[in-house]
Amino acid sequence: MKAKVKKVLALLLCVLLTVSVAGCSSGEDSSQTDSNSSSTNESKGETKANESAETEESTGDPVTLTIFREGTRPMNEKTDTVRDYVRENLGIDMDMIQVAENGAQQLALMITNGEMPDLMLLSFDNYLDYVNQGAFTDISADVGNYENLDAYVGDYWDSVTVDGGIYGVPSLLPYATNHVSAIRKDWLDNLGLDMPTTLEEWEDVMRAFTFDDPDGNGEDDTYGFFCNGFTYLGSILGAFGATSDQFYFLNDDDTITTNAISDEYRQGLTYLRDLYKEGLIDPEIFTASSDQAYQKWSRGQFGLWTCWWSEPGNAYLRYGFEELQPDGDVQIIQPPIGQDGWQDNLYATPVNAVVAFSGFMTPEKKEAALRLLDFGTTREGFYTLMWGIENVDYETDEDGNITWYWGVNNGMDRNGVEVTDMELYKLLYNEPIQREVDSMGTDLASVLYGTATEAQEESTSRENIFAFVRTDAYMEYHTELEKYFQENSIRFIMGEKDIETEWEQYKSEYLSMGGEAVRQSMLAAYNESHGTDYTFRE
Ligand SMILES: [Ca+2]
Repeated sequence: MKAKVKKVLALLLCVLLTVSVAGCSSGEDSSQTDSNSSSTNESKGETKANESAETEESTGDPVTLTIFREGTRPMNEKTDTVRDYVRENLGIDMDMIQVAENGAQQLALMITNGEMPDLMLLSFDNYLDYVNQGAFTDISADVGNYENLDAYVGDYWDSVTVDGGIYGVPSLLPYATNHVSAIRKDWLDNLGLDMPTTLEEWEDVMRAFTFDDPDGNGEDDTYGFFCNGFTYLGSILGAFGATSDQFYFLNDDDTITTNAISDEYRQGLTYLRDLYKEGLIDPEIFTASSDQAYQKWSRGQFGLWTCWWSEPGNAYLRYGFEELQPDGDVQIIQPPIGQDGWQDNLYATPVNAVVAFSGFMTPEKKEAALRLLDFGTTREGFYTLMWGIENVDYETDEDGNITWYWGVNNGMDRNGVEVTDMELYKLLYNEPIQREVDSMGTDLASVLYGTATEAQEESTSRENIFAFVRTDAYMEYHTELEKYFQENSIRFIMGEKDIETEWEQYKSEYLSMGGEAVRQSMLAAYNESHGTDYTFRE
């Protein structure tokens, strides 16, 4: 392993040097889109020389950190105010590189071109992959010096530790699940139905929402259930003791269930197939975009929605739900209880993403990056990176109560400037603080954020016992297996594949294409590191 690490690092260095030499003659203008963004490490000397003492407080020039993330967060004059604030107060210039899609591939391309950003917001798998290639800087000797950051991460330093080294900071989402289900209570009232709790009751409600004209417009224009993609079917699969991911569940008898091939999963899929066949599920669940999902909900095209916890609130805030559905009464409910008492949402690993440190980082940049992340875990820092500038975008009274202007002021800050979304520079989630603030408002969006949060706190999920186990086999086969798992699951639900006759063949192909190698390697790694003696049930 060590030899491999050195070899790859040497290769990367070589690539970097080559590009940097080329960059001296031709790379200059193509890499600079505005006066502030110097996107390569090498230009730092020049930046220093060229920039006069623009900042008042800091003693030296700001340290520029290039930061990579995938996403579509707005970057505009408003978000620039956050960048300016951090430059002036922390002496750090956050040079954000945001790509809309295919983040992993685009980052790989940048790295190959010798342009590894200083900080990278990555998935856990991506992080481990690069760590194993020796691409990142070890910060294990430093993290203890950053008290806020250290307190934020706590025990989860373990999750990002590889052979004693720490190469990134985990972004944490400490809830059992991120999913909730929303229901149109006004439709239930229109039809004289009670709030459903069991799977049977959910099914009855879906049927009535589909066939009994719940919106009373005399037209057959509604579905019982919708969710934006296969993953959200976890709420219904949870009633069978199964879920919508390739997870592994520990049973009471010390055996481990392999969800993707379990009988419970098969039963759940069969049930979903029946609902789908009867027409209770909106057939666009597997094809609609996130925007389309919001629009369908806001037009009243379905009455039960398993979704990301913030989406029902967002529909009010950003998709005009209140105006489009003036009689709408949206409530958040727990997933259905199955015949054997199962009731779970999709499990969420507490480590949502990792902020990784470039292997080419200077000690000065490393220090600045840790200071920035430490700031992001303080209350002041989180407010700034999430909402913007105090007394412009939000105001705090003496009791610590927040007024968040643009959430309540027609999307304007205190000065009447339009604000769309300020979260660009938020690298670390801090749900306890965020929810504290979100739930303070009395508008319908805030009320839904609040009740969704409560539902999440009450909700259960079956833990994926191998959430932090990664093996060579996993790295090799996981992506292909995920594709196979999802595609086949969808085909079984839609009836394109016959679950009665083709299930066994699906199972054996799943195992032979890498599933068996992956799960056996993960079991061995888990048993070894935990001193357990678990076996697979199926
Ligand atoms: Ca209707």
